[in-house]
Amino acid sequence: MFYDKPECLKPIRTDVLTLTPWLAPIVWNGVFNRDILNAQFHQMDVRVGLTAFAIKKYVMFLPKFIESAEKFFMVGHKVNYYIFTDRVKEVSNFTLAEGRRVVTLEVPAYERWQDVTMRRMEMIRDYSMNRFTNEVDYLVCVDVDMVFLDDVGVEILSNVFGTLHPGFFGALRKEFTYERRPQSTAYIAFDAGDFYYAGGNFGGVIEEVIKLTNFCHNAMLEDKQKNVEALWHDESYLNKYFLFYKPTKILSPEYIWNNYYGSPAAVQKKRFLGIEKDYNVVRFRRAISKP
Ligand code: UD2
Repeated sequence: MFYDKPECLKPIRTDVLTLTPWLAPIVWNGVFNRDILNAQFHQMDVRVGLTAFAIKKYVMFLPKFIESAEKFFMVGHKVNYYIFTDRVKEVSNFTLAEGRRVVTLEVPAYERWQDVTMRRMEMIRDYSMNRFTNEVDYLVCVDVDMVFLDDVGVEILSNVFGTLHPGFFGALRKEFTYERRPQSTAYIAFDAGDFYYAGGNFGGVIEEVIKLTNFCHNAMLEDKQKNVEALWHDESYLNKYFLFYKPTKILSPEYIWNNYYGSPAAVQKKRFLGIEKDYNVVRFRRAISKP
């Protein structure tokens, strides 16, 4: 394979941070060569699982989600789409490329949307231990009300990865919407924290995903006993986890963009985009909008 030699004295991106203080790469457009990475991951014949929950009305997001993933997600690699749903009959048949399949997993629907989103941690943990560990090497856990608009490939894979939330990558520590009440297990002090990670895109090798989801689920249960619910639910517990167990790779907000945040120059690609949704329609009740 022929490609340009990397130049030590010519960084490709100088407008954004590309390495954390604990030496984890931050994946921005331009900093990687997909061909080199693909060759490496093909050598290991990598198998990737993509988990998405389509509970109650969120099943409506599935067709666009999967059709766009077929165009842009891990193209040329083996992929299992793990679709967790309470509406198995409403999961349509999809035309998939070779080596890719949809696995529909029937799960209960919690009444409150907060429980639906939080309980994902428990279900991902349990299925990882009992099933995914035998079927895939990496797991990518995402929201379903999203569409792939550009390539999302093996550049995202690492031991354990998180994604910078599109609303906070330029924000001060004190502006992060971490859980600030000390009585919650998700509590983070104002003088702590590295980044604000989004709840809608994280993953890693199965063993690491089990550790992460187990931590978040147990933290949530502990809070529940005290009648506390973290401000941003699973996202708050995820941020607490990453404070202590730092991700080995971080995805830039290209990997979880939302047009609500406009089009800043640093974000050259909107690879994975949130679909604008009417919360009254999908959840039946109005949610507080995020700052
Ligand atoms: C943010 C996070 C989300 C989670 C949530 C916690 C992003 C892009 N999203 O999303 O990951 O941390 O905050 O408050 O970072 N779902 C269903 N049925 C339901 C409700 C939810 O299937 O009735 C699933 C679905 O996969 C959805 C996900 O849960 O994508 C998250 O729920 P949301 O998208 O309504 O939450 P949102 O937009 O506040």
